[in-house]
Amino acid sequence: MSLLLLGPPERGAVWSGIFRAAGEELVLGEAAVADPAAITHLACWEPPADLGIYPNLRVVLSVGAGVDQMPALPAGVRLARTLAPGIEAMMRDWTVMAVLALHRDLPAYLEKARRGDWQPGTTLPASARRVGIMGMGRIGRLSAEALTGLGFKVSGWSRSGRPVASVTMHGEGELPRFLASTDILVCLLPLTDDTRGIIDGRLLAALPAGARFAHAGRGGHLDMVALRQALDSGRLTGAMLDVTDPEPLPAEHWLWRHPRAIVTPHVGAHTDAVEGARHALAVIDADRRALPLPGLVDPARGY
Ligand code: NDP
Ligand code: OXD
Repeated sequence: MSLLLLGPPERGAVWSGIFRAAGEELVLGEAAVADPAAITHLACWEPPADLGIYPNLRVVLSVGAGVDQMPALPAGVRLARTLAPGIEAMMRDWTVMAVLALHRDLPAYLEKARRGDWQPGTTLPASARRVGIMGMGRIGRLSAEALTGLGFKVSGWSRSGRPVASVTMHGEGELPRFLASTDILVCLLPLTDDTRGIIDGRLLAALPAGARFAHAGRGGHLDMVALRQALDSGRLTGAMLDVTDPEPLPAEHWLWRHPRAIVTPHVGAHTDAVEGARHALAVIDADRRALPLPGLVDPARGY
């Protein structure tokens, strides 16, 4: 088996050492492919347009946690995503940062600070705020645990509504009830056919007046016009976004300068090269032994 890695040379250098030590074959970049028929695994963010030139390709591995950037793959080629403790921990940290910033009115204080306005508002304890997380997967669960530890009341919404310790869980059909009891909404969903555009005007209107919104899923989840209306009207008193549509967000975009919004440029997490290489080796090993692939994506669900 031979894995073709597409990506920056720094990642390639780290993967080379780890693959060499494991006795596995690694090809760095398409220009280095001597025999396309030897390539069985491809690791990349986005694959090349024509995967047909690799007749024995078995698995495409996203080097990130998300797979929405991946096109439909040729029949028989499976899709997996990178599972890495570092990605999950970094995303938990971004989520905690955003929830605390929104809880403690940071957008409003940053706006006042720009004007030199020393005008204190009311400070509430974490226990007074209900955080609702859409997407209770690996990242959602870790974030919920940290937020519960800080004293927030945490509820979650997922397709299955599978129970999570210390969290009030809601299944797919319970979205209205979940939203009505959420003061700070957090989106950690994958982008799929079912979740595209899910955060629209109707959803935002179902939150209690004055709610806050933290978004680290994907820009495609969110109707930006609806967000602007909700922020302008004060229905949302604050928003913090790591993902936008489009990305990069153009310098002249209204969101950068909205007094109730904070934007970070899709930096919630990045994949550590060592962890990424180890995950790729685990995928190859499982494939060789006909075991379930770690991070395998269900093509019907899209995540
Ligand atoms: P998981 O696959 O582990 O979890 C996905 C969660 O979303 C599950 O709880 C799943 O429900 C739920 N879900 C999926 N579809 C629906 C739906 N239609 N209705 C309700 N719930 C749904 O994903 P991760 O936690 O690892 O990652 C989540 C996303 O975070 C990634 O896909 C990516 O978009 C984003 N991300 C962003 C990064 C950034 O830098 N901003 C970095 C890394 C990830 P169930 O439990 O029932 O299956
Ligand atoms: C990812 C991301 O999916 O960086 O890993 O967004």
